[in-house]
Amino acid sequence: MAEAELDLNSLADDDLVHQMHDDLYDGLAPEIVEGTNILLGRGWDAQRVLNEALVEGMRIVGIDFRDGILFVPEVLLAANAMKAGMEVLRPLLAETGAQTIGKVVIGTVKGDIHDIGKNLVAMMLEGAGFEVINLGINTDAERFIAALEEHKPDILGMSALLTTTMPYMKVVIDSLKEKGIRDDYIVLVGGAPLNEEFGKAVGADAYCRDAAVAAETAEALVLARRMTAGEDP
Ligand code: B1M
Repeated sequence: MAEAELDLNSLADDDLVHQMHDDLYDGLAPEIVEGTNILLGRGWDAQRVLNEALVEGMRIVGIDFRDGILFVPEVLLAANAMKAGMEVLRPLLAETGAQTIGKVVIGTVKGDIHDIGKNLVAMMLEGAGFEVINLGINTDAERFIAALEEHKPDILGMSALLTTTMPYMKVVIDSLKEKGIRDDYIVLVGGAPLNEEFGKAVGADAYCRDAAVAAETAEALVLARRMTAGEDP
């Protein structure tokens, strides 16, 4: 006999969030979209839904991926479910009454195809009033530099989720130095395996622990740079 369908609406908030962790684990995108909408409808703000239901669910997926319980195909489904939830939150996270305060070119570095965190950073930057040019995944130095030349942003943002790809950030920054354009941009780096020390070692202006910190740091550094240049902030 077919299992009776679970009515997500009938669950209390805590149970719904746990169910969403299970649904994310099982890669059930429609259920994640439904759960996200229900929590928003109950007055949860987008940031809380993101952190407690989606990011926490992905953290659990990450543990079982690391331990060899989940494999790439299952994690891809989970990632798609996460992205479906993020799409519901996108307009809320990117909602801003503020005028554009600057421009950011952002991408995941060469060899790396993780993009969930980077896309979240892009959304939060939009929410903070930045115009964001998102180069996607597997971005090499040439593509970063071409985008900098084309869009003339205030900030270059780079993301890496693998210990094997994070050193590529230094390759990009060294390429900027070789071209004599390093100081034309604020360079921000982020991603789970990075830390403050790594950010300094590769020559970035700042390491950003998460998307909220990225948005705050971007805003603070752009304003500081404009003050130094004697422009109106
Ligand atoms: Co991958 N993967 N993965 N994976 N994957 C990790 C990263 C891993 C930690 C899993 C594990 O072992 N526990 C591990 C890396 C180990 C290491 O290097 N130390 C790993 C591995 C090994 C791999 C493969 C090599 C597996 C394989 O093929 N055998 C492979 C590599 C592929 C490649 O890139 N070449 C691989 C593949 C994949 C999938 C394709 C299946 C999928 C990615 C799908 C996608 O992104 N579209 C995937 C996923 C989903 C993960 C985990 C489970 C989740 C990552 C994620 O989305 N987290 C991850 C385990 C984990 O991190 N717990 C894992 C949620 C996201 C919101 O957080 O990305 O950290 P995060 O972003 C945060 C901050 O880091 C920060 O802000 C974000 C939001 O707050 N941030 C920035 C991120 N970028 C920033 C940029 C900034 C600022 C802040 O710029 C200014």
